[in-house]
Amino acid sequence: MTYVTSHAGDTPGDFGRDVLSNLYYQRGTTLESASAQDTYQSVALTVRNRLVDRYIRTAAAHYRANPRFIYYLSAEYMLGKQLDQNLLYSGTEECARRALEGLGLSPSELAALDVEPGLGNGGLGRLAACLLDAMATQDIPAVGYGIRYDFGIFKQDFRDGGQVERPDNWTFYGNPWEFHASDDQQTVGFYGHTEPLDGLRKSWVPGEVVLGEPSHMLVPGYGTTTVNIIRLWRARAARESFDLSRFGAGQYGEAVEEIVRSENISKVLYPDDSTELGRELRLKQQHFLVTCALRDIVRRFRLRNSDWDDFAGKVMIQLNDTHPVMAIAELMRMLVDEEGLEWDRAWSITRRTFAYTCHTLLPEALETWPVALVQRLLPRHMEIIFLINHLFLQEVAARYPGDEGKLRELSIIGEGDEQRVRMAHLAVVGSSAVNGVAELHSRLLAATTLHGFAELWPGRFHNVTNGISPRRFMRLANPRLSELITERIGDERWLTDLDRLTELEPAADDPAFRERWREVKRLNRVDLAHHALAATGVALDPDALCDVMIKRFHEYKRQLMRVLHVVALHRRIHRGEVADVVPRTIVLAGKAAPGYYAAKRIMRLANMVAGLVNNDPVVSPYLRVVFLPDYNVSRAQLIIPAADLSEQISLAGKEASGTSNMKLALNGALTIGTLDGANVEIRDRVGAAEFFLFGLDTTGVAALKDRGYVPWEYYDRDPELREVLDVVAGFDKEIVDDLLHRDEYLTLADYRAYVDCQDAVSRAWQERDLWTRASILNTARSGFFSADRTVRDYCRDIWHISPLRIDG
Ligand code: 26Q
Repeated sequence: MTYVTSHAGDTPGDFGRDVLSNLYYQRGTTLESASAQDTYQSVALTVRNRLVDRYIRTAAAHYRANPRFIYYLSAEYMLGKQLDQNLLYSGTEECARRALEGLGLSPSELAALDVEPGLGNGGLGRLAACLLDAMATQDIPAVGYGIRYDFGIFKQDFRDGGQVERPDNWTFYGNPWEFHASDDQQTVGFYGHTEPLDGLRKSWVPGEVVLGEPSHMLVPGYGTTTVNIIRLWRARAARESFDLSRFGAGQYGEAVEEIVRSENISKVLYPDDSTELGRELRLKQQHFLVTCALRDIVRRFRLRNSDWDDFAGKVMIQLNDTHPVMAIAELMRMLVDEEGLEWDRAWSITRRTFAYTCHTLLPEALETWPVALVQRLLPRHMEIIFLINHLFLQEVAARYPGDEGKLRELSIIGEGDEQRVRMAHLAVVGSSAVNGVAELHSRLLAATTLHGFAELWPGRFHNVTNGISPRRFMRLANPRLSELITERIGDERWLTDLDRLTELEPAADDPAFRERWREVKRLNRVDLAHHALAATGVALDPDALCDVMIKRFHEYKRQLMRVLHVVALHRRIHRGEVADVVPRTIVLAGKAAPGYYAAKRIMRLANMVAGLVNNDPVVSPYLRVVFLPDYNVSRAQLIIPAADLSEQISLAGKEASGTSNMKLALNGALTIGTLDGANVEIRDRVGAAEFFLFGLDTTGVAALKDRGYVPWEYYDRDPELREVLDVVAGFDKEIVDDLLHRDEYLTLADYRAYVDCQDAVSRAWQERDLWTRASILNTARSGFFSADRTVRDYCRDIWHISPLRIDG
């Protein structure tokens, strides 16, 4: 069988013909009568088709080579828009542009109809997308597994300054980027009971069964033939689950109850990015993902292999945080109960198969589930976890004879008011490698949160500093700067070899280049100003310093401190102290978990302060505050290129890594930040002189807490802070009360250092050439933060895998 497959050498005529053909045969219409949606879907299919050939060749080459695969398990993926990405990666940008022009279609109108799949909350989900991008780009055989939520992360509006959530029905008009495989389903059990077989083997008789139906989206590499996939699972009821007896009895609603209950499992993404009460449906989602993924992985393994002793050599499963960690118990169940392997052999295979990435230090964010819930929902898994724990604690007891405290500290089962399964402990015990996501984070993990484990198995602990996709966050987001860089370096290879940005360093001292750099940043600010005006009605000055804080709202990230500084500037301008004030645009964006009241309060305060500033004719010439609603990947792509200053002001020791810090530095923003997460490494690399450092470090935080932190004292000692808090109290007294009496994240302790540092920023901004020089150097020295480097680190230290080039 031959297919018309290769689109190499495609002309705009070919592209245009395919668009018309898709309009005709896929949408049943013609250019003359097509709706905007018809045209968008047809163009998307045309672009998608240009990646299929590479995908088929990748799959065939993988089959032939039977390589070791990386299976990335994540409950979240923030892929961003697909149209811009796939046009770029398929090398058809130019061809498509001319074809669309010929058909009288507007690329920007089409792009506006492309919907981003928001299947994640924030950093962790976006990291998963960046790593998949980099794995494909590095020719690593990999599959990402996730959940195809019907509703992604909620959309955010503001009403009276407060956040209101709207559902994200992202597939309302259909998703042209995915391939459905409804004939490749898996069954997933819940509830029920277990029955003994021989030895340790048992049989699990589930009380409820649902189907997992896969679809996949293409994950192309940039500048290579590899196209990997991300496989997303959607829950379906069994085909015959319609209850005809009830239907016959006129109980129409009840007749479809089982269908509804089953399909609810993949209905909606949980919008919390830290703690969540042990919700049963959330645990069901996790088990659903894990079971579908593992069955699929085993199916793929069996295509070319038959010996379980080869499994760990061919299969590496990377667990993105604890959300998919039930996979450890599920694989044991499959191997012991279904395949009849001896426990020890199954355990050796399992341990070698898994690796675990931890994304937090906050103890309250470490996932635990009540034993009673797990017992009810997954009875066999609970038994297996108890057995894993029993054997593990024997090992601990042998190592620390008589040390009851050690057993209690390390046990997978936490004993409090109720017994709980500690998922991070299960993850560490059941994995061959554990990593944190920035140097400081990995060090603190081993020293505090997972200290006992690091002492027991030091060789298991690693650091892999996060990274970002330069394709999405430079080339797609910032085409102007990309072009300037390419022109200077001489070719585009920096996009896959980001260390080559160091070749820009000499340009930092070239006045003509600096002028062009400034012009690009300015045009990007003009674009942002257009968007801000349309979205919020706030007019921005494109020449003002663009000061950006974009991230989820969390108390530890200290958006509140950002707001306090804005109020301080407002007061100063009012008092006429404008000598050192430079015009600034404060850009804020981010969502809060719907039930996180403290974060929502801060958000409301930010909006009220924005109103105060923007409507004050004395202040607004110097200062504007714009809170852009509904922050997502597309919005990030718009804001980041315009940024001059990157706010990374979390309390030291709280932010595992951060990734907006990397995106902003890469785009030439200077950082004002604490020594937290990856900020430390950014500062090490771009240079202390090009980084505005302030605040307590982790040692200082610990010392202050030991001494006994009294926030009141800062209020008493600092007249400006007093004035600022008095203004804030006028908006929201509770916020101020909390700051003065508790201030868990030491906002007042760092306040003075922060504001003084901001004054240094203002002075530096006035030295235009020095600022631009520092901006260029930030970009030139950010190559380390490419996700390509992150993937190479994983390959070397954790995955032990090398690239597999697909013949071009
Ligand atoms: C867990 C259980 C129940 C409900 C929700 C959750 C849940 C969901 C999402 C817990 C955590 C998350 C997301 C966490 C996250 O995004 N962490 C961030 O990961 C980034 C990538 O490593 C880091 O850069 C950030 O520092 C870290 O905060």
